[in-house]
Amino acid sequence: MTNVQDGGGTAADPRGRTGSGHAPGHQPEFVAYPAEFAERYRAAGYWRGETFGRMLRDRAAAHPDRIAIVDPGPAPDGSTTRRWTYGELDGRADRMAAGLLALGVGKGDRVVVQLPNVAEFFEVVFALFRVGALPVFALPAHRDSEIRHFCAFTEAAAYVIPDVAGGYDHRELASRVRSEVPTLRHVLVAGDPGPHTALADVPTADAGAFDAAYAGPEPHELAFLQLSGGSTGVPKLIPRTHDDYIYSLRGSNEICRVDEHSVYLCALPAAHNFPLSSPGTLGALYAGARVVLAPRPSPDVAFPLIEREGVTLTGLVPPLALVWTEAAAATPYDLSSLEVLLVGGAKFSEEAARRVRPALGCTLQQVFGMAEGLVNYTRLDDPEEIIVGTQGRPISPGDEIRVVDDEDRDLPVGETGHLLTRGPYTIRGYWRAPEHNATSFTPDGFYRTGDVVRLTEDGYLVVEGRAKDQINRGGEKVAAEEIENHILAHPSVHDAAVVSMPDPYLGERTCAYVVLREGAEPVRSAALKKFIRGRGLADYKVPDRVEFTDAFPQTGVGKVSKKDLRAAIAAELARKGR
Ligand code: OOB
Repeated sequence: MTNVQDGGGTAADPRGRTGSGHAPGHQPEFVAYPAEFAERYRAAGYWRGETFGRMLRDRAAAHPDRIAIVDPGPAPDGSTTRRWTYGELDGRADRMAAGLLALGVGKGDRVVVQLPNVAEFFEVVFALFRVGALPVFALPAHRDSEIRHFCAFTEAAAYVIPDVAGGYDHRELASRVRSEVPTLRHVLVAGDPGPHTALADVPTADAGAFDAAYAGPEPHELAFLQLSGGSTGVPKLIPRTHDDYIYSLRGSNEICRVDEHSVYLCALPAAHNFPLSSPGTLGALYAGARVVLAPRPSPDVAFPLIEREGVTLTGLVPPLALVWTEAAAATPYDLSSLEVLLVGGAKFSEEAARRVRPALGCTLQQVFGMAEGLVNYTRLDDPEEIIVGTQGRPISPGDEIRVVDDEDRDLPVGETGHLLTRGPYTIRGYWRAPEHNATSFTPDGFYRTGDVVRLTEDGYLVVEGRAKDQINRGGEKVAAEEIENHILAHPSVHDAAVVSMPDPYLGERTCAYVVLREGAEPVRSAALKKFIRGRGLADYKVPDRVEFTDAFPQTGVGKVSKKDLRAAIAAELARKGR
């Protein structure tokens, strides 16, 4: 394999730094873009040799006093609001970067970041970008089993958390994980640190020392690891470079018309790829715009912020978009500044899509994206039928789209098949996952999205279904195998199969079919859910429903027929009128 690189750096790093702590050649970490493609993407002007560290420095130099981040804090009356200018964010990122280096966190090191929507998220992430350490973006909902895996698998040097978020004490989780993962040298806490280190104690006063000592990563090197929604036992990690991700921001900004006058409300968890980059908080910062952080996405929190801060665009998953359209009718808040509502992460029904403009008075933009890369948008000036009836078209002329049958043969336009894609911001392989890469990518580098789509004559994609073993619970992805493994850990369980069931609000929920061991202690559904929750995993992954059965239906080749199980639970729900 010629295109496999080691660590956050490359073998040919001009300054001779390695910093990842790995002997060269020890383990393939990520599959780089083949040289001919990299050249093509540079020649086309997609990759412009920018890095996140320099991007923020440039914006801060151009307009130091413009507001970059608004964090409303916990007080609903606005009294705890923090407003950081570009100059302030830049300075903070420098001081934090210098502090991280002083702690021994440097280039190529992995740092699991699990922060809610707070200003510190950006201070930490830009500091990590600057030193070339790789943030691993955990979601606030993740618990012991996910965090332990991220820290152990990435051999993380540090883990960054809030003290308490959503009533959950992350410091205790961090203590448990720290005792289990020997590489984890630092736990940094936004707020009261308890037994760990306060984030506020990390920055060093002399930011200039950092600048002089460190030139930062190269544009073609890794910027961070994003999580895959996945369909396997444990989430896979997605390595994104500065060049490719920044191109996706620039492309998104152009399509969503984000400029320095825009105000982006980050209502979804900031670490997720959608609010991070489509066009998201990073797109907004790239444009010199303003980012407003919502601690929760519900209308009671978000609507007052839209009025007070003059929010112009935001992104939501379909269930929240439904809640917003309903709440807008009776709200006392003035939402007239809102120009664009992006909806994605899961299929938005045409019926719901039609309600957005009349209810919220803004343009709907459907987004069909994936953390692995490819992002499709409907365009702001598209006819209504395209906006409500498709999931958009790719950002870039460099995005290659194939719709194929089960044997990878291209299908005629209009036929439904598997979506494969390759392009200037789509990864060529997961991080440290050669076995998965052999099946998730074609030999010529197309990513198998697992989505079943149809291409229209005008080049728009309509998502028709999914071939991957995953449940899309209103935008939150649940890998069936991961949950099946948790269920199988129960001593009374012989076999388990997790499938989706239709749900009017979330689109899909999870249903676990379970076969108990012969002669085993009987278990009830509630007890099994409690057992699964007790294993320490994100709440949204606990099955919504458990069905006990004697045996699973089989396919022709003797595998569990999930199709039959999905049909069975859908029929059962329909029979009960739910
Ligand atoms: C976004 O990213 P992920 O990585 O959490 O999930 C990607 C998967 C897609 O492969 C597809 O199965 C599903 O989520 N999906 C949609 C969709 N948008 C995403 N399915 C139907 N309709 C849509 N509009 O979810 C993500 C990343 C960037 C922007 C937006 C969403």
